[in-house]
Amino acid sequence: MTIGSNAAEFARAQQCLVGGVNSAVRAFRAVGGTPRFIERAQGAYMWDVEGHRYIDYLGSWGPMIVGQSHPKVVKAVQDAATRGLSYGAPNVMETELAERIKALHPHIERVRFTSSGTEAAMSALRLARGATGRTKIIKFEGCYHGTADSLLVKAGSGALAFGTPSSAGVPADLAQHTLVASYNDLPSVQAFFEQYPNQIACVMVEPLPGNMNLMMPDDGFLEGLQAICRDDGALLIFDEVMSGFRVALGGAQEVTGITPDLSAFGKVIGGGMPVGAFGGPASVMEHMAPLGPVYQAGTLSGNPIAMAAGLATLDLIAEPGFFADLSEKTTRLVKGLIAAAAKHRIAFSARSVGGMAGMYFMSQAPKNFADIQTQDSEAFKRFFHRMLEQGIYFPPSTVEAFFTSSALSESDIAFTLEAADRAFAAEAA
Ligand code: HOZ
Repeated sequence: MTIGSNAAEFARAQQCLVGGVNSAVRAFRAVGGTPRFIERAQGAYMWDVEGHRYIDYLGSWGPMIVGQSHPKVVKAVQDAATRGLSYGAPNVMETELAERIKALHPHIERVRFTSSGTEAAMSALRLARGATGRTKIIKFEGCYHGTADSLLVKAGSGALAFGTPSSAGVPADLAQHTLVASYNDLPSVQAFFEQYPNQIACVMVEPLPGNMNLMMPDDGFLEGLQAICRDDGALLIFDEVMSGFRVALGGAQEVTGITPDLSAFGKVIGGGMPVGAFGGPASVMEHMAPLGPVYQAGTLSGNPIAMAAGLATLDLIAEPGFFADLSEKTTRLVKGLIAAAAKHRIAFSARSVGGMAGMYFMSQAPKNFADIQTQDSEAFKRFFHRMLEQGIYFPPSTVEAFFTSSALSESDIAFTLEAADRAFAAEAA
């Protein structure tokens, strides 16, 4: 069904929305061309306003792990909606979702819900500063923790894709407290602790980064961060907004075996609705209002519709074999992409963890921000468009991970790999 044109809708949107979008990377500036205006999505597919169908490897940038409009999630949302859209008062579903998060993360005794991953990371950071009485923080070049001022320094994701990893509008007075280390480089972290002993509130890290494309921690890296933080009295914060409930039921913590002090979540725990959360031991979390002096609040925090979507999604991903199936499927897809590229002698690598994957137009998978900068971005752009034209929607950026869902079928994977074979053949020609 054709109900419009992407180009016409984009022109119209640019007259009322900044750049025609509500999140910079959606404008396709990193890859060129016209953004697709999505009319509907179901299972493993999205359809644009021109009626084109796409296999969805964007997954709304991570949340849609059970596919779009899963009947059990939709039913939970519909049921919740009949009981009210927002209360601004406690509801039992908040407690139930917090109990699930606690059960899957042994270090978490208390949870606070927010409406986005940005808010979760921002609030965890304020809590770390409030609880330790320290000001400085360490983050990693290319890691992205949403759009809070202190964290938008040498950030990844859209900020990096547009060459503005440090945003205008962030006061230098504030940014000076954000120390930027290199991912997988413990000495770069140690050096800051030597320079600023007992002054660093926290180290915030994406344990499995997905915002400078998917990176993997070297053996001992996260363990080293944990030891350095413990020695100095700083808090280790895992930003699992992307990796949480996505790489495994227990997230990166389950995959790596390293326990942080605080964790921030988003995406999958909202099942497609706006939810963020952060949690940790009661001794730290209870520095927050109403029990302590660190203020944090939100009108839509713990929203009943969002909690219902999150609970239904967590029910589905906790089913036996869910992650084994998803991992196996994703591994097969990634191996197929590598084989297709090799057949046409394209410099390409790829990898995955659970339902999260990365592809890189370089022969060795990168280990940090500096590495990923060396990939052939132009080759990625051509591949992205060749795939899009064949009905495959990958994230429109060289620095974003891509996502699979349980709705993805064998024939979807085969279709993707045949399209990739043609795209790599065209690249080689
Ligand atoms: N920057 C987020 C992904 N890494 C979300 C982008 C979006 O929703 O447009």
